Amino acid sequence: MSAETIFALASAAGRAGIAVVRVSGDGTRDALARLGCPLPPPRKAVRAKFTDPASGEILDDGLLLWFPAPHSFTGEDVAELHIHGGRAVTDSMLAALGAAGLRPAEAGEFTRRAFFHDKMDLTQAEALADLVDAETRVQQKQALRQMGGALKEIYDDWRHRLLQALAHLEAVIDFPDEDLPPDVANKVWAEVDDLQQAIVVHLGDARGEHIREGLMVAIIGPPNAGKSSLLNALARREAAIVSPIPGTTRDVIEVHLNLGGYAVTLADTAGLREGGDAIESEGIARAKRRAADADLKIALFDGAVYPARETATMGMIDDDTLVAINKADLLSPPRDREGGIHVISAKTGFGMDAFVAALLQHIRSKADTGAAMPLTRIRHRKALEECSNALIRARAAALAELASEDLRLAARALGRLTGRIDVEDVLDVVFRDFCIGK
Ligand SMILES: Nc1nc2c(ncn2[C@@H]2O[C@H](COP(=O)(O)OP(=O)(O)OP(=O)(O)O)[C@@H](O)[C@H]2O)c(=O)[nH]1
Ligand SMILES: [Mg+2]
Repeated sequence: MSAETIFALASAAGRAGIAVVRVSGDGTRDALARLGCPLPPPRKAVRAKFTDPASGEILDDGLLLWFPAPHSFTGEDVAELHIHGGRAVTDSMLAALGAAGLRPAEAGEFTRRAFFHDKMDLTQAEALADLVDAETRVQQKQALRQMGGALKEIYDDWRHRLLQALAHLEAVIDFPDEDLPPDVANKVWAEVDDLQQAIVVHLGDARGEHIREGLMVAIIGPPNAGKSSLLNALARREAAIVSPIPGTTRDVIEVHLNLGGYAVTLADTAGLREGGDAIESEGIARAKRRAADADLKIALFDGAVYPARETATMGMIDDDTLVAINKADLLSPPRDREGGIHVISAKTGFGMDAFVAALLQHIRSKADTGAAMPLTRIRHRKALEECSNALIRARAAALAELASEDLRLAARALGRLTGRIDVEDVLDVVFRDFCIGK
């Protein structure tokens, strides 16, 4: 499909010890010859002097790797040129490849070719992007598992089972008088119910998205409780303005943290109270919206004021809220816990270790996937919802013909998820499983 041979700098742009240029396509062999490089043995790094085809000048002395099709990342002929990562070296090398008739790759084009050559499915291609974007250890781990096919296996298995059920249903429709086992239809529906149940459970699990996108944690509380001070303490920098004036914070202030390997977006919000000027009211409205959207909340109170008859914050405390009393240093005698409530000081650091440990435990309960491989993107969610809805419709259909159409749509949704959209293998399954009329 890809007549054009493409090339790109695979390593980051800018000055570096080594840069890697990747070439893929039928013209790779020719391009290497033009650069004066004999073809190395497959998959072995060899020393190479890259020469400019136009001037015959040596551009660099580096390493060359040759991956003949189909055993390469893209499934095409691929070469990797490991050169020195200087501006002039990389620029001249890319220019030489362009002059040799190769085309600069578009974003994601190598991976797209890998997908087209069946080197990976769509979930694996997505995982590759996630791995490159991973900022925390847990994100890295999840991306690697998905890249290894953990999601693909689940979806391929579901699709396979669904096609099987569909094939059996179609057998019942097409060959009603034949010698089919008596309970084929019942088995089909038992399988559909089973699948539907598995998909619902899978859809109910947001941990994979939490890991990939990071958890949103909102700090809420009355004015002056020390919310901005807590944000700064957790971020270890003065991200938000702190002042003794109640109503200092108006906008939502976000910092991105790596808490125990989990990506977290921590949001400081305006203190919740009645009244205030128009700007503060808008800030409070934003605080409430953010709290509603958050995966976890930290409700923070001033030790001297708590438990006053405060309702704005108290009313927002739920199972996903960690409650803490701040300014422990002003309390006498000092306490570190009141019931399940943490007593901390954002200023002195008192009680902060235990508080952060509790926060991390909460985060884990939202994001730790254990052995499960949850979906990781909205695209997966959409396709699975579509699949699930089609299964529900199939179950409710009055006619087997209509049900089979819905099963077909459900299979198609799963096929789209992995990038495999043909459903014509149904017939093969029919004739393999039943000896119809013969
Ligand atoms: N003694 C003491 N003072 C603190 C502590 N934490 C914060 N403060 C002080 O409390 C005041 C309010 O702190 P902020 O962090 O601005 O409080 P806030 O909750 O963000 O306030 P608003 O943005 O107005 O809602 C400041 O003067 C802080 O220095 C603490 O642990 N101990
Ligand atoms: Mg503040």
